[in-house]
Amino acid sequence: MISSGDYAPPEAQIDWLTGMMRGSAVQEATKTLRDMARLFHDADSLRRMDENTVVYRVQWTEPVAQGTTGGLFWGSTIIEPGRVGDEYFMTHGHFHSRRDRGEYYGTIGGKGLLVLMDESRATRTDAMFPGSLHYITGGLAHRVVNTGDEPLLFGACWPSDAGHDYSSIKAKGFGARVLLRGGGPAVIHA
Ligand code: PAN
Ligand code: ZN
Repeated sequence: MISSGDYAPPEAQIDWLTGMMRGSAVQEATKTLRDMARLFHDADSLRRMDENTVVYRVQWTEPVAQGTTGGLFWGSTIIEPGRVGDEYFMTHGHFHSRRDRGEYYGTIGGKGLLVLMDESRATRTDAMFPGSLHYITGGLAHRVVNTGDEPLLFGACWPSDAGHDYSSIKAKGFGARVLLRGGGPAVIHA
């Protein structure tokens, strides 16, 4: 029920210029190269890098419990520019545990590629740039790759009962990698 009490600041706020969130309800996770060990294809280049290098950071708010039907979560992700060998920094990527749950991604700053893969491993990419809005259909695994020289910032909204399934991506990856080729990014299918 909504009561007409005194003004209370929201428990989560977002700076739309930077994507950064703050407030008592905001949770945060940082992913370093150590956390992403087997996701990049060039193990030799990875070994030569500092494993504490930050690849990306996620801030999010869960206003209802995970698993709640009909609720929504919001998150902001910031992927640093960089590469492991010829492979651009990226998120882990995942399917939603409930395969029929979709998601919105919206780019705030930077540029990159949204990699989408279906259960048959058919993989395609969408260009991400400031203002690009991406409806991710349920059943598609999704990963973001920063192909630029600046941090790539995007907001995401997903159902509170979607859940995250990282296992098949950890085991088999996506059907394509985004690699530096001839001075720019190229999508190389497996
Ligand atoms: C996003 C992602 C976020 C980090 O909030 O969780 O960008 O990517 P990984 O979870 O793949 O590491 C989302 O897709 N939520 O469902
Ligand atoms: Zn997701």
